Amino acid sequence: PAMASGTALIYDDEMTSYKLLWDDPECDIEVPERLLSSYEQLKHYHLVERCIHVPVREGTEEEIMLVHSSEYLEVVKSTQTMNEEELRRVSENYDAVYFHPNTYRCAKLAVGATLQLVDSVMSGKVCNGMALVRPPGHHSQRNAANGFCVFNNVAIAAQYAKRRYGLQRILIVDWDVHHGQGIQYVFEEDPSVLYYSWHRYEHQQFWPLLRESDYDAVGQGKGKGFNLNVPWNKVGMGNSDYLAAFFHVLLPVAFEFVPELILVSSGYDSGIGDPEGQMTATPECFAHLTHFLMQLANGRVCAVLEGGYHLKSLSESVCMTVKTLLRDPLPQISGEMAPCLSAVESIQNVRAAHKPYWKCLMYEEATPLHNLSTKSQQMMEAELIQTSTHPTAKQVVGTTNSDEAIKTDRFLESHMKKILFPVPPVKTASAIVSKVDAHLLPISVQVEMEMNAQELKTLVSAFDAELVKEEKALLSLQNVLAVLDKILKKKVCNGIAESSVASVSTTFALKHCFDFGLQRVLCIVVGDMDLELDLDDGKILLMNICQKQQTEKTNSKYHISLNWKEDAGRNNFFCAVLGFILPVAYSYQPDLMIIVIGPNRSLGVNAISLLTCLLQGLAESRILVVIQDTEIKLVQSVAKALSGVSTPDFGAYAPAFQENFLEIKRLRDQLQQEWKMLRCSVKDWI
Ligand code: Q9C
Ligand code: ZN
Repeated sequence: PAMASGTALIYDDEMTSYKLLWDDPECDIEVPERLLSSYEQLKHYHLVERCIHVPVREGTEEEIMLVHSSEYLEVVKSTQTMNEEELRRVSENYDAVYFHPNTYRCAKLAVGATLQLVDSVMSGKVCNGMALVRPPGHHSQRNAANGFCVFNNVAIAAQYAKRRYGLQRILIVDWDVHHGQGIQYVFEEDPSVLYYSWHRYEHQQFWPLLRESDYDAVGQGKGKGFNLNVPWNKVGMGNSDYLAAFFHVLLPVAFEFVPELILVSSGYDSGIGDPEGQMTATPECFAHLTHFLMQLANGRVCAVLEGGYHLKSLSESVCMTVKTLLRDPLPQISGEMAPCLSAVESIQNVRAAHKPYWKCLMYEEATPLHNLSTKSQQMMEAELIQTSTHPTAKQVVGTTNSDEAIKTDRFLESHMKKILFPVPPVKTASAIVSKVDAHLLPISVQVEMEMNAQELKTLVSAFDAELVKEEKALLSLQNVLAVLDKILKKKVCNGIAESSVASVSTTFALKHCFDFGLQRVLCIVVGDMDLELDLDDGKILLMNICQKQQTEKTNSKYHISLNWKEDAGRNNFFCAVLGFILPVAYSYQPDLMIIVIGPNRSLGVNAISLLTCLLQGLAESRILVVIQDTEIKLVQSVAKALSGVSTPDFGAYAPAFQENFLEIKRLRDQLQQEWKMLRCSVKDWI
């Protein structure tokens, strides 16, 4: 379905009006500059003016009491008029909390800002948005402030959305580096709120030091299966670890859950340079995480600031989030795409713990690693150090000192210059000549061939002398090349072209890409089609999703064929896209993608559109879709996916055919050495 457009940004200076008044090394990182520098950076990138400004308001007492007790509310209220001595004493009643006379006012604004965001999205005024708030919320509990948090903004928002809009399924994604135990406690028994959190855990040695932050806390009573904890047992987790957790844990479950609204506990202390988190994820990682969430809940994503204490890292990551909410093309994610052993171990454990509750995990082997002995861990770690370039604990320890913080500043300064590329003025180009009128497509440009007929003939005859004689084939080629050319020259971001000779057109297009200087092109062919390609040099990765068994072919690194049974109307394609295609694609890191839709396709219109949506995180969103037999529905749906005006809608979740599932599992086992993002279990590790 079509969705609302526009991104709300909620921010008010007043939330910078409280600060720590005394010496407390535990709390001195939570400063007003966190908001100021984030907002400044948003202005710097001209993102503020592209958002819809929504004013803040105070949350009411009734709203606060959706989560907190009246006794606790009274305690917080009473701090307004206290002197420093009294404030210190109240603060001491809680773990890692400080109060200031303005704290109460700001905490009410933080709640109100979050609810304003939910209202803006739920009323259809905007599609998504972000609220920059202080104090943060996810640690606070019914009767307690905790970890800089006073009122639980996101938990209150979820209760509010259920009440006011009658929502039945809300997903909370907590990517802050700390466990939002406050949110877990509120919704532990509630199946209508799915809570996902990853957090620095280190086998319970990291704050808040709770047993219930581990992967086996799956929820209670009716809420069993609706609490997903991914504990990180090492510092240094980065882009590939976070993406692996999304591919193999959050996304399959979330697509099965079918949320109506997504709230993000959007903490950036999980980013590089943060003194608390000691992780290594770079700002563009948050663009990718945001992008994936935007494919759910019809795009209704509300991001609400939680932690984040390295000012530069925080503000760049906030910008990446907002830029993505605004639907700009995504920057390529940096670094080697291979999750580390410890991350994969955590992922395997959560998957095993949740096997009983989610159909997408039903074929999972029930082998949680439980308590890997310290000794075997050290052995595995020694192997890891030998075989992986992933930063090890040793390399990132010590980032708390200011030298390291400044190093991160400098790193980010140059890093962001590399990844912030100019956005093409037009998103989607199309060359559709028959059956579908251009006006039936969403906002796009109909391309005109800039090359004259003679030029084209010369080009084509150099490639295939026979082809020049066929008028229809020539027209097809012209379509495909015209769109591709616009993409390569960055005049548009992506495009769709009709071609009666898709196979020839694709071969020709690939050649054109390499003449242009591209290094890696991911080519996904849906349906039966033979492409004569040289696949040895790694410049093309060909994935063929076809119905017919290709017995004579065995899969190799750069040629993967996925036998996929007809799944008319069923949505078991999720496990293939999330568990296989995306991990391989992210491992490959293409600079362009070509999706070719041929005859006898075993994927429905929705599946193809979903694939198109999800792949936009790669290659700076550069995608060319070539469609052989033009079907109006398919063309429209893919064009919508490319231009981002809607996300495909699937009905209730059905489990994968066992056969299809086993095919994915087989391929994963076979190819995980080559394409490391496929890893979701530690067996066969080395
Ligand atoms: N020695 C948020 O990020 N640190 N809160 C306690 C104990 C408290 C983090 C250290 C960190 C609180 C919203
Ligand atoms: Zn945090």
